[in-house]
Amino acid sequence: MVPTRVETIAAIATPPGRSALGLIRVSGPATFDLLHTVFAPRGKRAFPARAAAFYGVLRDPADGEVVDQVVVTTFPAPHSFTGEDVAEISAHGNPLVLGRVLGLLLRQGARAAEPGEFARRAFLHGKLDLLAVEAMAQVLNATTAGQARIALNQLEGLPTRRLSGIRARLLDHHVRLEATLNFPEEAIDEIDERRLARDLAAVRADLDRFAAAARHGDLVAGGLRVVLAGRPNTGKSSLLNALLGRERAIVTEIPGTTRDTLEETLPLGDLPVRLIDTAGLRAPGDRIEALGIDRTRQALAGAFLALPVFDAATALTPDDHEVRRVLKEVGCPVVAVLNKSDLPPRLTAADLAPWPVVRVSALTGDGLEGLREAIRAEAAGRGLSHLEDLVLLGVQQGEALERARQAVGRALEGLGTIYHDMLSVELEEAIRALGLVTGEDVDPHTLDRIFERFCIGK
Ligand SMILES: Nc1nc2c(ncn2[C@@H]2O[C@H](COP(=O)(O)OP(=O)(O)O)[C@@H](O)[C@H]2O)c(=O)[nH]1
Ligand SMILES: [Mg+2]
Repeated sequence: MVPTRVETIAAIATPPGRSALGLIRVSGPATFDLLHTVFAPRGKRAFPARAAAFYGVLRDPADGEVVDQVVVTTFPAPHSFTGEDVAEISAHGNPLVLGRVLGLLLRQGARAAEPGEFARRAFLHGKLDLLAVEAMAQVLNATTAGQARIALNQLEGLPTRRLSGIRARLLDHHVRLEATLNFPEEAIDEIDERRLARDLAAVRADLDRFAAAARHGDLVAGGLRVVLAGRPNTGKSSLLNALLGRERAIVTEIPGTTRDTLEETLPLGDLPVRLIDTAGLRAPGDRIEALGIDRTRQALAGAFLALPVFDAATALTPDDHEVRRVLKEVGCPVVAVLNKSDLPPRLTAADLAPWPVVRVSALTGDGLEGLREAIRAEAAGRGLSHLEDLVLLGVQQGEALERARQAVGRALEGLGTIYHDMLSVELEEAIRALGLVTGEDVDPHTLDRIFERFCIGK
């Protein structure tokens, strides 16, 4: 096959708008030749013998006009983001200036980069695996500090090493199976089915743990949805305000004030929590309230934790019983909140059994720390407190991981009853699917879908 000529690409890597600096990225074999035609570094330093930064002017060779004063940072291959020769041009952060710099580079022979093309080249040159690519996408799009932390951890490569290790174990067994199948007359060791069963069971357990880490990563990255539910007037909105430390929701003594769900971020240490205030659950008084109550049910269905709020100064009402019924029906984890602890009690924790109960007063702030602790404990109990152990997967990666788990499961269950060639097919399927997660085995079409999510310049 004749190698296709690799083009040199260029793009503005910073967002449009005015800023102190703007960055233009160039990558490809002609990067430095191209820069030689337009860039004159100050002083006598050789350019670009090694990775270094050069201050100087960009000049259009057509008319000799200065386009900008810039700093050019050079990264000779293979020690660059893409693995190719790379230059990053720090120019003045004005779209007009950046546009002229890019235009100049394109006239000198560079091609405008497509979205994610730098990252794609990094992947093709083995600088990034697909889990790292996913991590990078999530670092760039992170909306919570927790998501950014998980993603940065993944960028360090531990999840990839975990998965590559599992894949290597499967490969080992696959090779042995194939050898005994293809060369039965050779003196190859018989397959030891007991050992194979033991190893496959260990692989399946590891894949289960990895899948759980990915599920948890998903949950934390999006923010843990904690839903305040309860009948009207128990103090849900007051509690939201008290936890946030500001008057976000409207509070009145008129039941049915909150008619829509309201969502706010509540940082709880490292854990990003989406705290959701809802319309009270009860027989609706009008159509708007009915819609609000519908939304409450929806919010509860996707909740990490429900906090039904009860008024400690009132005995349980029919609406309270309705709340208990709905929560039982939805089936999400529950910590009950006994609010208004500043008033004479008519309701105790025993009335709310079997739910764990936290006593608070949204009015005085009493018990709020205990409530925060209860949410943290719930997260810790479900394995969500160590962000370093979590994994972020793209949709295709998640599906591929599931296929691998199922193939290993079928191999394990079939051991002893199915033929070895069938066993070999299952292992091959698992190996291929895991290769799709790490990027060790992936087709160009899938790559297109992965990299098109990036912006131009990444
Ligand atoms: N004494 C007392 N009153 C409270 C407390 N929390 C809320 N309230 C009052 O209960 C009423 C209903 O509160 P609100 O937050 O709107 O309840 P929601 O309908 O559940 O959102 C308001 O008059 C609040 O001032 C509390 O801890 N103690
Ligand atoms: Mg309310």
